[in-house]
Amino acid sequence: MSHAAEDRARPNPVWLLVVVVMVGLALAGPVIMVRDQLADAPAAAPTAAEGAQPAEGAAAEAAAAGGTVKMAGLAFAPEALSVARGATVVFDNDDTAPHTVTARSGGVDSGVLDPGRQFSLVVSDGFDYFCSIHPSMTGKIAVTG
Ligand SMILES: [Cu+2]
Repeated sequence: MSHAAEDRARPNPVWLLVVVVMVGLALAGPVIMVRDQLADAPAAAPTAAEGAQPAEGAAAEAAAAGGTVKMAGLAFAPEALSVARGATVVFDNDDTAPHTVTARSGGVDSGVLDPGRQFSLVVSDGFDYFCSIHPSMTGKIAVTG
């Protein structure tokens, strides 16, 4: 019928929607991402990331304003973290499985973090995130100040 021919002539609305959504996500990224050397993580680092004993000097200042989220036992810990605006958050994969830090609204994606790897980013806005490999792993970064 002529009905089918008409549909063909029109651009597919689904693709238009996909393009609009992708462009929107790209523009709306709430967080500036800084990939510190992803390579420097493996077992060698004697970090004081437990929070109780911050390291000295600049590292201590960064730890005070920012924070560390550990991945262990298929969970982010702490699941919710508040940091100062502009602070650095380190995501540390302490697990035996690879994980990602992927913002629900786009703008942040660590890519696959193998066990022992870290991902750092400077947070300018809060966001909810999950692991794209294990979607039941969820977390939240809130920004104060
Ligand atoms: Cu995971």
